[in-house]
Amino acid sequence: MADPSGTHDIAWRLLRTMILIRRVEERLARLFADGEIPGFIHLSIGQEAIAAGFGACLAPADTLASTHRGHGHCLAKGVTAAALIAEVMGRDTGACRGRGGSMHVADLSVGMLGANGIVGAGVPIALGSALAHKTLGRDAAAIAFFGDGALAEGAVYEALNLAAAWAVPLVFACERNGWSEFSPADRGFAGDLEALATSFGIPYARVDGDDALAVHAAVAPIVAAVRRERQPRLIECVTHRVHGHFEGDPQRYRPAADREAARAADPIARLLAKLGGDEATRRRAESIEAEIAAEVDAAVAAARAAPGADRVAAAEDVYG
Ligand SMILES: Cc1ncc(C[n+]2csc(CCOP(=O)(O)OP(=O)(O)O)c2C)c(N)n1
Ligand SMILES: [Mg+2]
Repeated sequence: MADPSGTHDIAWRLLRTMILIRRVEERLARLFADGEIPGFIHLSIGQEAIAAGFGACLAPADTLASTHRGHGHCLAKGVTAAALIAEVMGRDTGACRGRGGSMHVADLSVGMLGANGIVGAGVPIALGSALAHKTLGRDAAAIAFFGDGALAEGAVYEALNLAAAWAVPLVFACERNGWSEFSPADRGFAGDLEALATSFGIPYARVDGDDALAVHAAVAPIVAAVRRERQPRLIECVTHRVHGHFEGDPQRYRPAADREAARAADPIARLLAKLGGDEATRRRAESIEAEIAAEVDAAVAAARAAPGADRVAAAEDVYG
């Protein structure tokens, strides 16, 4: 198929990343239910288009700070499924030698600054990284992911202010899934995100966060402008959380229609539909599925065989 704009190639790349995130998280859900994962996990099933769309716009030198719902961001930024799964399972072979777990996965070798268990707390970390990019003259952007629940956190407002005052290359990326734990997120946010951003002189955009091609198309020029101009921008990605707040959350607070809308908005099904239903597309998608299934199986087997986090080494890399 003639594809002078390369959209077809990008679509397949986005699809692959989304399927990788989905299959890794589905496996994590099973491992968690079977008691093979310590602590809590929060899945981003339904929100994969955002991670995939951003990931395809980022270079290794760009940096990204994530949230408690960070598996997709990690994989899209280049953390391997093996390093992520081993970390979530608390193994010595994990990205942080099993000492961080799901909510603290970081891998500086690929610019992944870390997931974060504290709502809004990744934002000032990304701000610091953006300041480092600017100070050291790097041609790079920092990305700060945060949920709509983080709009109730002061750290986000401080970072908006300083990013604008210091003119740093930072993309504020709000994942608006409508929920903050067990409450509608707008119960904790009385403002208007566009008005908030523009009051700091930060250009604002909004995108359908369940449409991977739309996310990619919106984010690519934003990241390029942020790197070039060394100025912050904010993008609001409207999306749906399919699972509960955490695995095991029975979601009794959630209307059935909202759960159904989240399932129906599936970004993977949407992109597959756009790619068309012909035989060649089906075969190519199946071969991606097979490749990813083998990758995830191997990652789980390796994690199971690996030693647990080393208690003796627990204080290594800690300073104070
Ligand atoms: C500072 C802080 N306050 C409260 C919590 C408890 N908490 C964990 S996740 C969450 C809601 C987060 O909602 P949002 O930012 O929209 O992210 P989502 O879970 O929707 O991805 C809250 C209140 C926390 N971890 N940190
Ligand atoms: Mg939310």
